[in-house]
Amino acid sequence: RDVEILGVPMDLGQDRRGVDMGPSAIRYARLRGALRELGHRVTDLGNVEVPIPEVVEEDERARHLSAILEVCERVAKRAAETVSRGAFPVFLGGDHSISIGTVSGAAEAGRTGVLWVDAHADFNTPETSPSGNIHGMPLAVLTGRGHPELVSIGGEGGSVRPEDVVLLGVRSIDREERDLLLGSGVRVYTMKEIDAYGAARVVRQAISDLAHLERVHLSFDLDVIDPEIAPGVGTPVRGGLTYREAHLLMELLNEAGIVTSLDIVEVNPILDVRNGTAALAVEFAASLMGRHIISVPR
Ligand code: DIR
Ligand code: MN
Ligand code: MN
Ligand code: MN
Repeated sequence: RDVEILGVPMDLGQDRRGVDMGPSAIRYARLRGALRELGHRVTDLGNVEVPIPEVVEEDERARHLSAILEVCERVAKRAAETVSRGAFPVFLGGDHSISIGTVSGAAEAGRTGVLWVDAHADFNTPETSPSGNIHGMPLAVLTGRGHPELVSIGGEGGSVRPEDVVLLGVRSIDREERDLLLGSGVRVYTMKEIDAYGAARVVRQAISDLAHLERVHLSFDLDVIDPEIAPGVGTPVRGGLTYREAHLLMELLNEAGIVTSLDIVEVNPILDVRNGTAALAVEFAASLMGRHIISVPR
């Protein structure tokens, strides 16, 4: 496939510094080489310009709103260009607020499903958010809820339909966020389901939930992985996916062939140990894009 990499060094959506270095960390872990080895033609488009928090205005209920809005509009435009070329975009965050742009742009190619893999639900609005951090809001925005200016990036009603969205790996939801999520129509598989039924069964169910769609965006927040193996994230939560569970997720997605665009977000090399979290991110991306333990002819 033709793969286009776009970095979005955004750290305005949350309060830990360092996630703006995510794109560098993931490139340093040799993402491009790993995808080329699999036979893909890979172009790195560089980074989208993002202002630093020191020069940006604050906003209490939706922190750094206007700057994030501007960046996401830019990202949406670049994302739409990539999908219109028929290429597979890989977006490197940055915090998860970038996905307001990436998903909105990718969805310009037509009705698009979303598989949101995250320790958190990212389903807050300025009204429900305890932090005011926009990285806790993108999935709500994309389904048409939240700050009207953010929602408007995807056009009226949001970029995707809640019934086309599956949330996987969650284990931390705020109270009012939960009420909003439960009423939304988004399908949710928490870590409890993964523990109870096993990752294979839950992932296969998620794939069949999205099977009616021609396009599926995978938004992969590295904090879904257990922080014991992926410490380089801003908001670690115990009890995440194991190394093999995450690989299995990617391997089953590759087998199903449903994913058409990808985010890798929330990698924070400052909090990491020897860039290990970015290295994991590259491994998982390679699994998604076709790396097998043994190539068994299918
Ligand atoms: C929390 C944390 N739910 C918030 N969210 C995070 O601030 O809205 N999302 N960490 O990735
Ligand atoms: Mn997230
Ligand atoms: Mn998260
Ligand atoms: Mn986040």
